Amino acid sequence: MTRTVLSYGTFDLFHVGHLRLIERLAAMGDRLIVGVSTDEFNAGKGKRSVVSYDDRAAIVGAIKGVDLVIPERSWDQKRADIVEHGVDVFVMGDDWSGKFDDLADVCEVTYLPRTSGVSTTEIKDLLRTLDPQHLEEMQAALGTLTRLLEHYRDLT
Ligand code: C2G
Repeated sequence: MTRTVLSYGTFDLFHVGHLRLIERLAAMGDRLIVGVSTDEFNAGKGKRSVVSYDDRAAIVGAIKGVDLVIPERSWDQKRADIVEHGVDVFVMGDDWSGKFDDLADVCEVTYLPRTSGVSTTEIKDLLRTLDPQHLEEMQAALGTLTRLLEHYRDLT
């Protein structure tokens, strides 16, 4: 009896947190389906991904253990996907803990611990600090702070 696992995500700037989750998903069953958020759906989440849907889907689809990638176009397609694909267990990282328990009448629902220390947001912030213009701003601010400290030191 094939045990089918389903999960969803944006998977932008694919990183080891995404990989660790997908590896654990693959180990939970015989078939793994991953829904990747389309660019349009992301816009609805208030997220603009750096990497296009086609490329995000290609990366996820290339990972050992992922058997099928489907587009995630809306919040409420999960139930239909579960029924259509005969999903046995629906899994998300625990930042979503409890959010999808309503699906427990059609399949098991499980949340796995996130991988700490890495996220798409942190990667974007890190890249921003490498931006030359941002570096100039930081150096100017540092100069101002240094002058202020010297000024106050002269006063004491
Ligand atoms: N994740 C993780 N560890 C991280 C970052 C992400 O385990 N350091 C997990 C998340 O918990 C999620 C999956 O990787 O289960 C994909 O994360 P995102 O790409 O951030 O997806 P998200 O924006 O949460 O979209 O309908 C559900 C949404 O599509 C989920």
